[in-house]
Formats: sequence, C-alpha cells, structure tokens
Amino acid sequence: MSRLVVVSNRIAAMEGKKESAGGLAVGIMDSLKDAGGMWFGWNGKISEEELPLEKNQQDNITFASFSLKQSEYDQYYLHFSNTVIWPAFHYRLDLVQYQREDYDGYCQVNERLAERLQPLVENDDILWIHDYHLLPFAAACRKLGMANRIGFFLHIPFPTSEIFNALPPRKELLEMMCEYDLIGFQADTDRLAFIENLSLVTEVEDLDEDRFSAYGKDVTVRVYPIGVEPDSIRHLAEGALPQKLAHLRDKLSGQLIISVDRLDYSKGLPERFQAFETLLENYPQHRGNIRYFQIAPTSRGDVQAYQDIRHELEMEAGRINGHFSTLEWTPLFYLNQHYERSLLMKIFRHCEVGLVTPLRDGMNLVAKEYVAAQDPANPGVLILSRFAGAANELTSALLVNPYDRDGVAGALDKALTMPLDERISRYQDMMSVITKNDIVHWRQTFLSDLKAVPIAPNKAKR
Ligand code: ADQ
Repeated sequence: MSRLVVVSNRIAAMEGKKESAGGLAVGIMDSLKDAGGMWFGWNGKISEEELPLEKNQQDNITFASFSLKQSEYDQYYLHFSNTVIWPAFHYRLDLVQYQREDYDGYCQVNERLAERLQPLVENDDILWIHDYHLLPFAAACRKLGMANRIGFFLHIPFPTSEIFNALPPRKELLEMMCEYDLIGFQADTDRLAFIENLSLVTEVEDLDEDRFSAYGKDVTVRVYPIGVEPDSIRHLAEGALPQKLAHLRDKLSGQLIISVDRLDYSKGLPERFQAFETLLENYPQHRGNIRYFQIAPTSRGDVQAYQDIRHELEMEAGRINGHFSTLEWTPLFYLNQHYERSLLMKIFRHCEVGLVTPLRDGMNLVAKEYVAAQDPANPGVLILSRFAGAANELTSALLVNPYDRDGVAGALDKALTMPLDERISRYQDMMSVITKNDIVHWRQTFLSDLKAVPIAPNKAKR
C-alpha cells in the first residue's frame, strides 16, 4: 500500500498531546496513521549550518523536520509568504511589500525542501502539500523527476484577478501550481478565482468536470471545506470549568460575548471593537449586563503589520473601557494569550454569543468550534462574517458585514435577546452541516480524490 507524505510549513508537535492539539493537526495525524507515512516540515529552528533532518518515529509515522538559515526564514517565510502572499490573498494589497529577491528566496527554499524530501520518498507514495508557503513545491518535485501523485490544499482564500494581477510573479506562480495533480480550495469562490486567473494568463482547456489542462499539464480543481471534530469538541466543552473560572463565571452576572482569533489584521478586530462600542452607544439597555471577551494571542510578531495591529487594539480597548466602565462594570476584556484547547471549548460553552467577524478568511474554524461546543438544550448564538468561508455552510448564523458597525451592533442586540426556540433551531441547522462536513469527511474526500484523479504522463516521468 502506498504511504502518505504530508508537507506543511510547520509540523504540529503531537507527542502525547492529542487532547490539546487543534482539529486540523489531529485530522492530518489520523490520515497518516491510516496509511502510515511521514510528516515533513520546518522545526521552527534557525541555523546557519545545514543540519541533518531531525527524525522522530511514532508508530507508523516518521516526523522529519529541517531548520532554516536566517536569510531563508526572512525571504521565504517572513517576506514572501507573510508580507506578500498572506496580505494579497486576504485582499490587503496596501500591506504587500514585494521584492524580487524575496520571491527568488521563496522559490529556492521550496526547491531545497524538495531536494531534501526526495531521498525519503518512494515511487508510489502520495504527497499532500499544505498551504501558501508551498505553492511551487510540486513544480520543484517535478524538476527532480518525481512522478508521485501530488495534491495541494490552500487553507486561505484565493483572490480574484483584480488582486492577483498585482503580484509580479503571478504567471510563474500559476504555472507552478499546475504541476499539482489535485488542488483543493475552501470555497467555490476560491476555485472560480483560480480558474479565472489561470484563463487570463494562458489557454485553459476543459477536460472534464473540475479537470483542466493548462500549460500542457492536467490538473483537477475542487472544493473541500475544512471541518472540525464535533464529538471531541462536545466532550471537551461538557467538562467542568476549572474552579477559578467557575467562580469567576458565577461572579460575572449577565451575558458574555466571546471572540477568539490569532492576532491578525485579516480577522477584523478593530472593526469588531468599534461595533461593540456602537452596541453600547445605540442599545444602552445592555450596559452593565454584558461583557465582551476578546482572546487574541500574538502571531507573526516579527512582521511590522502585526505589531501595528496589536498596538492599535490595546489603544482601542483602553479607550472603550475608559469611556463606558463604571466602578462595578468593565465591558471589554482583551486577553493577549494562548489557551489550552480543552479550556477554550469550555469557555465557548459558557458564552451566550460567539462573535466571529473576519474581513476575509479561508474558512474560520473558531466559528464551527463555537457552535459544536454549545449545550444543545440552551445554545448560544453565532454571529459570522459573510466574508469567512464558513458563511457558505453556516447559513443559520447571524450573517453580517464586518465593515458595517451598525449592522454588527444590531446583530449583537438580536443575539443577546434571541428566544430559546430560535436559538435551538439555528443551532440544529448549523450542527447538521458541521457533523456532515467534519474533519474526517474533509481528509477522506481529499485523499480519496487524490488517489482517483487521472494522472497524465506529462508531469515528470510517471
Ligand atoms: P487561522 O487563520 O489560524 O487558520 P482559524 O480557522 O480560526 O484561523 O483557526 C484557528 C485555530 O486556532 C482554531 O482551532 C482555534 O481554536 C485556535 N486558536 C485561536 N486562538 C486561540 C487561543 N487564544 N488559544 C488557543 N487556541 C486558539 C487558517 C485559515 C483559516 C482556516 C484554517 C484551517 O486562515 O481560514 O479555517 O487555516 O484551514
């Protein structure tokens, strides 16, 4: 039986930590356990010397990880991945800082990784590559003559041509992506944007439903909305709150609003703070009765745009609390830290409203986790941005435009006053989708499609 080889920028540290690992990491691990194989990625270390790969074996899975040189980290990870692709693919061209040498460094790291992976791969292994750091990875493998089946899943949105056209190496990136046998996107808008972009730069021949030929390569392009693990989330959420928190929850009378995000400008945090302020201004009956918890651990702290947004939020939180707080009541709690997953799911269950309003998001797993963590007999209400991939599936959430602070404030008021029967009916609608399209469905459909897509002899030597 062929093995599975997963390549992602980072390897999840999994040893003995299944309870606290995120659903995506568990989903990938389960795929690896089924087929046996390898997870290949960066170990988070920087070294000027090229160190041998670090290898760990756990049952039938090998973890193989590499370090990066400082210049590789800067060009491949910090600059091209996170200061060009990430902002552009989230429609923030104003934050893109493109330099040709960063793009060259990005391609060189992809090539070097393919060279380091090649000796570990057998001819019939199946490769599953993840995310925007590795758009050219299949092309690098093909250059080395690797003829394996290679699939790619993009976790973030794929932008329309008005945005994508602004990237100088847009043609090269698209041509390299066509070296994959199967490309998976989160939403149909992403799939359509990819095909539209491709047809603007080259001739695209329709071969079959979802299958195209471009640059003389055949590629299948489909949508696989990523899901969560609802049973395990419910199990974690049902457990008792740690004593200190239970005590705090008892003390905090009234309703709680929760948001949890990586601290990232794509998540719409300043706009959300302003919508909360509008709620307090326009619906004064909620003052003194509600509290909004924003949990947002720092991420990519060495990119300037991330430092800027952190600063902005600290100021905004102080300003809003300064304006509305009383001696007995503080409306907004901004917590800049990471929480254990099992605690986070319990917190979700104890909050009456989940507020998830990214300006743009591939999927947004927090939205699905919040719903899956609710008490079916007394569920909270999800408010969700129309611009998150999850809005295609969770149509029974209160869908909002995150740029419209009055609209979001109105949705908050509606959520805080929604009768139980409506909350239950919306919760049940959303749970039926979350259960059907769970993480197991996501990984199994992607991998069974990858094993089944017709492969053409024109990619390396098959
Ligand atoms: P992210 O942008 O990281 O993922 P998201 O989908 O919400 O966004 O996933 C975040 C994960 O981190 C969730 O599982 C959440 O519970 C966890 N998390 C967030 N803050 C946390 C905290 N303070 N403490 C502990 N855990 C925390 C990218 C894309 C998304 C896409 C996913 C998966 O940007 O659009 O949904 O990949 O494909």
